Amino acid sequence: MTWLTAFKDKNIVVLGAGMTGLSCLRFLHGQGLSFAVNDSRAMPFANASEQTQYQQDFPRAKFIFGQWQASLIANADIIIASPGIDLAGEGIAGLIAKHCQVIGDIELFCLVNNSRIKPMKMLAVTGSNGKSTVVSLLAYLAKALGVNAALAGNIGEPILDLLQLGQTNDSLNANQADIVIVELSSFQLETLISMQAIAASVLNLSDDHLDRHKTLANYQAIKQGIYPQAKIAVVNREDQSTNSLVAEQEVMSFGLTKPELGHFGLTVIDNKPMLMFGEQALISTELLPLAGMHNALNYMAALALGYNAGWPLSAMVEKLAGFTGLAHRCQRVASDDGIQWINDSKATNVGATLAAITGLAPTLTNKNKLIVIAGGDGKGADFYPLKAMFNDEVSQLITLGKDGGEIANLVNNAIKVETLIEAVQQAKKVAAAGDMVLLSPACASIDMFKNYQVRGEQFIAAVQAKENPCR
Ligand code: UMA
Ligand code: ADP
Repeated sequence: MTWLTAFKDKNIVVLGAGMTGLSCLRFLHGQGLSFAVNDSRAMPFANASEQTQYQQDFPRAKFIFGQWQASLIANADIIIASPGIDLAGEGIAGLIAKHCQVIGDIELFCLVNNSRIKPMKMLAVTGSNGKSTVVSLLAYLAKALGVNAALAGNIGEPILDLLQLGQTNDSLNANQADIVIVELSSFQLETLISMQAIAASVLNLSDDHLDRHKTLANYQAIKQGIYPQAKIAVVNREDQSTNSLVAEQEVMSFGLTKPELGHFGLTVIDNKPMLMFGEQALISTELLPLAGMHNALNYMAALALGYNAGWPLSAMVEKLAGFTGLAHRCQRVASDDGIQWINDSKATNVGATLAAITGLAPTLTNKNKLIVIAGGDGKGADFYPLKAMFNDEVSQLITLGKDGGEIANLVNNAIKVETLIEAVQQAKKVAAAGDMVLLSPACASIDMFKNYQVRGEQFIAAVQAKENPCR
């Protein structure tokens, strides 16, 4: 039975009308299927006229907004849930019928892709931090090497949009990518079982999204669920929580130590830290634009995944230096005051902030200060792992946001502020030329900003403001 036969004449309900839900809408509509879209927000679209337009463009879709519709959900045969919806926590679980198949958009993509005569190959990346950096680096390498690859998933590209399907399986578009590089969040992994990736990696694991996953053990188990869906597991050998639990799975590791043959690692040669593949020296990390040991790990993870996709190692290494990184990740902000302002707004969890300080603090001389701005929505994380780092490396901590007070309690002299603009103004009072001010919140931005990009942009604007911008 093809996936389409399995979906025909079924009650299909798409939960959520955000990026994911709308990609499901386009895809299901393209397949001639009828379905309902239920969103608990009263107006998930930008405005009423956009909704009217959608209703006209997608007549096979029934829109139900404003609350979860119990009868609709209870009668569903197939639910396609958006990743941001906590099925266990939103009063939905009790409504779903026993026979109902609950999947995510990535699972639907895999069901379709697996049934193709020539499925697109997949490389999959998850982890608490570094996912977007690694998948973007992989996409950059693919392009530089002339590989026909597509980037999708949590990075912000709904994966179903890669499928430009006709009405039957046989009319699949021949122009589609040969390989899909997919970034997977723990939320997306919760509803994914059918991926058949060439290789997959859990890059690292630290507290994140515990408001939803409750325990670190549960979060880890969800992340490790990527490995049974891949031929080769690419693991961080210094972080046991990234290991594969699949018996006899082929494993390739990366780490900051000297590697065994067939694995990636780091060795100091002629006083230079060198990326290695077994005994083969690849490139000195000093020649690579993304600084810090966490980025050395990211480089190795990307090389390991690319290697398993059959991309030539020497060609990948040659192209590595051309990738200059993504915005809002330890990004330098231009300023004319001699202070080093660093925007790490994407540090939405404790692990990312630890990595930023570990990487940046050693670049300062003893007389220069490190000032850190942190705080926001901690998503249930334990901030204690930051305590030693803040006390040893940070001369002034400035906190804000929902969990700013809790973070401030880690040190004796934190300055608590209400807004990011105020935080920057306080930093300007404390910092002198040569000092570094790092925005690395260890928290999500959602309590004060639309997203981490807006938070980062507001930081840059406040840093570059000439006049007192206080409102
Ligand atoms: N909604 C409800 N009720 C709820 C929760 C949500 O109705 O209780 C509705 C909202 O009203 C909204 C829709 O669901 O209309 C939003 O769905 P969503 O939160 O799943 O977001 P999407 O727009 O579909 O974007 C999702 C990912 N978002 C989340 O996982 C929260 C995007 O990752 C991803 O880029 C996109 O799919 C494409 O795959 C963002 C993210 O923040 C960047 N991810 C988290 C992270 O990286 O830490 C996991
Ligand atoms: P993700 O997509 O997993 O959120 P990003 O590449 O967007 O990862 O980076 C998010 C944050 O994590 C940034 O602050 C970045 O500096 C930091 N980071 C990147 N790679 C790592 C890593 N391997 N370990 C820890 N932190 C990292």
